[in-house]
Amino acid sequence: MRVKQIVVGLAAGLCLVGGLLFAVGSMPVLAQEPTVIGNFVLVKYVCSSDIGSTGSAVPGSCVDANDPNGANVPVLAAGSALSFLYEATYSCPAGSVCTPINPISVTVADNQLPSIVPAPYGPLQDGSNPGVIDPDDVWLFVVRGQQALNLNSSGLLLPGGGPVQGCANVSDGDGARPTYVNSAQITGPSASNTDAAAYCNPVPQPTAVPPTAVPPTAVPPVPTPVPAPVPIPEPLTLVLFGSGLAAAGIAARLRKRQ
Ligand SMILES: [Ca+2]
Ligand SMILES: [Ca+2]
Repeated sequence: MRVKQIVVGLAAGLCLVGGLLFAVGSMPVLAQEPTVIGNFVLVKYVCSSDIGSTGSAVPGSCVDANDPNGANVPVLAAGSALSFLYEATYSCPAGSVCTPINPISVTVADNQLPSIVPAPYGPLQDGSNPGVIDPDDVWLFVVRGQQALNLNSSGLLLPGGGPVQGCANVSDGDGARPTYVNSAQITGPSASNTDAAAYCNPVPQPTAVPPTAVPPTAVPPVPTPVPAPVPIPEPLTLVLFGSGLAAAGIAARLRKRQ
Protein backbone atom coordinates (compact mmCIF):
# COMPACT_ATOMS: atom_id res chain seq x y z
CA MET A 1 0.00 0.00 0.00
CA ARG A 2 2.78 2.35 0.90
CA VAL A 3 4.66 1.53 -2.29
CA LYS A 4 1.51 2.23 -4.28
CA GLN A 5 1.21 5.66 -2.65
CA ILE A 6 4.81 6.44 -3.54
CA VAL A 7 4.31 5.44 -7.17
CA VAL A 8 1.16 7.53 -7.44
CA GLY A 9 2.96 10.47 -5.87
CA LEU A 10 5.86 10.22 -8.31
CA ALA A 11 3.48 10.02 -11.21
CA ALA A 12 1.63 13.09 -10.02
CA GLY A 13 4.91 14.93 -9.63
CA LEU A 14 6.03 14.03 -13.11
CA CYS A 15 2.73 15.17 -14.50
CA LEU A 16 3.09 18.51 -12.69
CA VAL A 17 6.63 19.05 -13.99
CA GLY A 18 5.57 18.06 -17.45
CA GLY A 19 2.67 20.40 -17.28
CA LEU A 20 4.89 23.26 -16.23
CA LEU A 21 7.37 22.55 -18.99
CA PHE A 22 4.54 22.43 -21.50
CA ALA A 23 3.16 25.68 -20.20
CA VAL A 24 6.55 27.41 -20.48
CA GLY A 25 7.12 26.00 -23.92
CA SER A 26 3.76 27.28 -25.03
CA MET A 27 4.37 30.90 -23.87
CA PRO A 28 4.79 33.47 -26.67
CA VAL A 29 8.45 34.27 -27.37
CA LEU A 30 9.30 37.88 -26.44
CA ALA A 31 11.44 40.08 -28.73
CA GLN A 32 14.96 38.92 -28.07
CA GLU A 33 16.80 40.79 -30.88
CA PRO A 34 20.01 42.36 -29.65
CA THR A 35 20.14 46.10 -29.17
CA VAL A 36 22.81 47.65 -31.38
CA ILE A 37 24.27 51.06 -32.01
CA GLY A 38 23.26 52.44 -35.39
CA ASN A 39 25.36 54.18 -38.02
CA PHE A 40 26.36 57.82 -38.28
CA VAL A 41 26.92 59.85 -41.43
CA LEU A 42 28.78 63.11 -40.82
CA VAL A 43 28.73 66.28 -42.88
CA LYS A 44 31.09 68.99 -41.76
CA TYR A 45 30.50 72.63 -42.73
CA VAL A 46 32.71 75.72 -42.56
CA CYS A 47 30.73 78.85 -41.70
CA SER A 48 31.87 82.40 -42.48
CA SER A 49 30.21 83.90 -39.38
CA ASP A 50 29.62 83.28 -35.69
CA ILE A 51 26.55 81.02 -35.85
CA GLY A 52 25.85 81.08 -32.12
CA SER A 53 25.68 78.20 -29.68
CA THR A 54 22.29 76.69 -30.57
CA GLY A 55 20.16 76.23 -33.65
CA SER A 56 17.90 73.85 -35.50
CA ALA A 57 19.03 74.51 -39.08
CA VAL A 58 22.22 74.82 -41.08
CA PRO A 59 22.85 78.59 -41.32
CA GLY A 60 23.22 80.10 -44.76
CA SER A 61 26.82 81.10 -44.07
CA CYS A 62 27.85 77.44 -43.85
CA VAL A 63 29.12 75.40 -46.78
CA ASP A 64 30.15 71.75 -47.04
CA ALA A 65 33.42 72.60 -48.87
CA ASN A 66 34.83 69.08 -49.01
CA ASP A 67 37.13 69.74 -51.95
CA PRO A 68 39.82 72.35 -51.17
CA ASN A 69 39.80 73.25 -54.87
CA GLY A 70 36.02 73.37 -55.14
CA ALA A 71 34.23 76.50 -56.27
CA ASN A 72 32.31 76.65 -52.97
CA VAL A 73 35.33 77.03 -50.70
CA PRO A 74 34.84 80.30 -48.81
CA VAL A 75 37.47 83.02 -49.06
CA LEU A 76 37.81 84.50 -45.58
CA ALA A 77 39.97 87.44 -44.64
CA ALA A 78 42.45 86.66 -41.87
CA GLY A 79 40.85 87.44 -38.51
CA SER A 80 37.26 87.22 -39.74
CA ALA A 81 34.60 85.28 -37.79
CA LEU A 82 34.59 81.55 -38.36
CA SER A 83 32.53 78.59 -37.07
CA PHE A 84 32.39 74.91 -37.85
CA LEU A 85 29.16 72.91 -37.92
CA TYR A 86 28.90 69.12 -37.81
CA GLU A 87 25.73 67.40 -39.04
CA ALA A 88 25.24 63.84 -37.78
CA THR A 89 22.57 61.60 -39.32
CA TYR A 90 21.81 58.47 -37.31
CA SER A 91 20.40 55.35 -38.95
CA CYS A 92 19.71 51.79 -37.93
CA PRO A 93 20.40 48.63 -39.95
CA ALA A 94 17.24 46.95 -41.24
CA GLY A 95 15.90 44.37 -38.80
CA SER A 96 17.89 45.71 -35.86
CA VAL A 97 16.84 47.57 -32.78
CA CYS A 98 19.14 50.53 -32.17
CA THR A 99 19.65 52.27 -28.89
CA PRO A 100 18.79 55.96 -28.74
CA ILE A 101 21.88 58.04 -27.97
CA ASN A 102 22.25 61.02 -25.73
CA PRO A 103 23.86 63.83 -27.79
CA ILE A 104 26.47 64.42 -25.13
CA SER A 105 27.66 60.83 -25.50
CA VAL A 106 28.53 61.45 -29.12
CA THR A 107 32.12 62.45 -29.71
CA VAL A 108 33.09 64.73 -32.57
CA ALA A 109 36.82 65.24 -33.00
CA ASP A 110 38.38 67.80 -35.37
CA ASN A 111 41.93 67.14 -36.51
CA GLN A 112 42.79 70.86 -36.73
CA LEU A 113 41.28 71.68 -33.33
CA PRO A 114 42.86 69.08 -31.04
CA SER A 115 42.01 70.93 -27.83
CA ILE A 116 38.39 71.77 -28.71
CA VAL A 117 35.38 69.47 -28.35
CA PRO A 118 32.44 70.34 -30.62
CA ALA A 119 29.34 70.85 -28.50
CA PRO A 120 25.71 69.85 -29.24
CA TYR A 121 24.09 72.66 -31.28
CA GLY A 122 20.57 71.30 -31.70
CA PRO A 123 18.42 68.87 -33.65
CA LEU A 124 17.89 69.37 -37.36
CA GLN A 125 15.43 66.48 -37.20
CA ASP A 126 14.24 64.98 -33.92
CA GLY A 127 11.33 62.74 -34.87
CA SER A 128 10.87 60.65 -31.75
CA ASN A 129 12.03 60.84 -28.17
CA PRO A 130 12.79 64.58 -28.14
CA GLY A 131 16.21 65.36 -26.78
CA VAL A 132 17.91 62.11 -27.69
CA ILE A 133 19.26 60.84 -30.98
CA ASP A 134 17.01 58.13 -32.40
CA PRO A 135 17.34 56.34 -35.73
CA ASP A 136 16.54 58.77 -38.58
CA ASP A 137 17.29 61.78 -36.38
CA VAL A 138 19.74 64.45 -37.58
CA TRP A 139 21.65 66.40 -34.94
CA LEU A 140 24.06 69.30 -35.18
CA PHE A 141 27.27 70.02 -33.27
CA VAL A 142 29.26 73.26 -33.31
CA VAL A 143 32.61 74.93 -32.77
CA ARG A 144 32.28 78.71 -32.57
CA GLY A 145 34.39 81.67 -31.56
CA GLN A 146 37.04 80.97 -34.18
CA GLN A 147 38.84 83.43 -36.44
CA ALA A 148 40.20 82.74 -39.88
CA LEU A 149 43.94 82.20 -39.82
CA ASN A 150 46.42 84.11 -41.93
CA LEU A 151 47.27 81.22 -44.17
CA ASN A 152 49.91 83.23 -46.02
CA SER A 153 52.09 83.43 -42.93
CA SER A 154 55.55 82.20 -43.71
CA GLY A 155 56.24 78.80 -42.15
CA LEU A 156 52.66 78.25 -40.90
CA LEU A 157 52.09 74.61 -39.91
CA LEU A 158 48.61 73.47 -38.82
CA PRO A 159 48.09 70.77 -36.15
CA GLY A 160 46.29 68.44 -38.55
CA GLY A 161 48.55 69.17 -41.52
CA GLY A 162 48.78 71.86 -44.14
CA PRO A 163 47.97 74.43 -45.32
CA VAL A 164 47.56 72.78 -48.70
CA GLN A 165 47.35 74.39 -52.10
CA GLY A 166 43.68 74.93 -52.90
CA CYS A 167 41.07 77.52 -53.80
CA ALA A 168 41.96 77.14 -57.46
CA ASN A 169 38.35 77.55 -58.56
CA VAL A 170 36.88 80.13 -56.22
CA SER A 171 34.96 83.04 -57.66
CA ASP A 172 37.61 85.72 -57.13
CA GLY A 173 39.65 84.11 -59.90
CA ASP A 174 42.96 84.69 -58.13
CA GLY A 175 43.99 81.06 -58.44
CA ALA A 176 45.60 78.54 -56.09
CA ARG A 177 46.84 79.64 -52.68
CA PRO A 178 47.42 78.20 -49.19
CA THR A 179 44.19 76.59 -47.98
CA TYR A 180 43.00 75.31 -44.59
CA VAL A 181 41.44 71.84 -44.57
CA ASN A 182 40.14 70.14 -41.46
CA SER A 183 38.58 66.73 -41.08
CA ALA A 184 36.20 65.67 -38.34
CA GLN A 185 35.27 62.26 -37.07
CA ILE A 186 32.09 61.39 -35.23
CA THR A 187 31.97 58.44 -32.90
CA GLY A 188 28.87 57.51 -31.11
CA PRO A 189 29.88 55.33 -29.32
CA SER A 190 31.02 52.61 -31.74
CA ALA A 191 30.04 53.77 -35.20
CA SER A 192 32.02 56.54 -36.82
CA ASN A 193 32.28 58.62 -39.96
CA THR A 194 34.49 61.48 -41.20
CA ASP A 195 34.08 64.57 -43.35
CA ALA A 196 36.18 67.60 -44.27
CA ALA A 197 35.78 71.34 -44.86
CA ALA A 198 38.12 74.00 -46.25
CA TYR A 199 38.69 77.75 -46.55
CA CYS A 200 41.37 80.12 -47.78
CA ASN A 201 42.26 83.82 -47.63
CA PRO A 202 42.03 86.45 -50.33
CA VAL A 203 45.23 86.76 -52.32
CA PRO A 204 47.21 89.60 -50.77
CA GLN A 205 47.31 92.58 -53.04
CA PRO A 206 50.66 94.25 -53.70
CA THR A 207 51.26 97.24 -51.47
CA ALA A 208 50.68 100.44 -53.33
CA VAL A 209 53.95 102.32 -53.76
CA PRO A 210 53.50 106.06 -53.28
CA PRO A 211 54.50 107.92 -56.38
CA THR A 212 57.98 109.34 -56.26
CA ALA A 213 58.04 113.12 -56.22
CA VAL A 214 59.33 114.25 -59.55
CA PRO A 215 61.25 117.54 -59.48
CA PRO A 216 59.59 120.06 -61.65
CA THR A 217 61.16 120.35 -65.03
CA ALA A 218 63.12 123.55 -65.41
CA VAL A 219 61.34 125.77 -67.81
CA PRO A 220 63.79 127.53 -70.07
CA PRO A 221 63.46 131.30 -69.86
CA VAL A 222 61.53 132.82 -72.63
CA PRO A 223 63.88 135.10 -74.55
CA THR A 224 62.88 138.71 -74.34
CA PRO A 225 62.23 139.91 -77.82
CA VAL A 226 64.89 142.35 -78.84
CA PRO A 227 63.43 145.29 -80.76
CA ALA A 228 64.65 145.50 -84.20
CA PRO A 229 67.15 148.34 -84.68
CA VAL A 230 65.58 151.47 -86.04
CA PRO A 231 67.16 152.13 -89.40
CA ILE A 232 68.95 155.43 -89.53
CA PRO A 233 68.30 157.06 -92.85
CA GLU A 234 71.36 157.72 -94.81
CA PRO A 235 71.98 161.39 -95.78
CA LEU A 236 70.55 161.96 -99.20
CA THR A 237 72.95 163.33 -101.68
CA LEU A 238 71.29 164.56 -104.77
CA VAL A 239 73.47 164.98 -107.76
CA LEU A 240 71.95 166.87 -110.54
CA PHE A 241 73.22 166.95 -114.04
CA GLY A 242 72.14 168.71 -117.14
CA SER A 243 68.47 169.80 -117.24
CA GLY A 244 68.00 168.79 -113.66
CA LEU A 245 70.69 171.15 -112.56
CA ALA A 246 69.15 173.94 -114.67
CA ALA A 247 65.70 173.33 -113.20
CA ALA A 248 67.14 173.51 -109.75
CA GLY A 249 68.77 176.83 -110.56
CA ILE A 250 65.49 178.26 -111.87
CA ALA A 251 63.68 177.08 -108.75
CA ALA A 252 66.31 178.77 -106.58
CA ARG A 253 65.97 182.06 -108.37
CA LEU A 254 62.19 182.01 -108.13
CA ARG A 255 62.41 181.48 -104.36
CA LYS A 256 64.74 184.48 -104.08
CA ARG A 257 62.25 186.72 -105.93
CA GLN A 258 59.56 185.71 -103.65
CA1 LIG B 1 32.21 68.89 -45.66
CA1 LIG C 1 14.91 61.94 -30.99
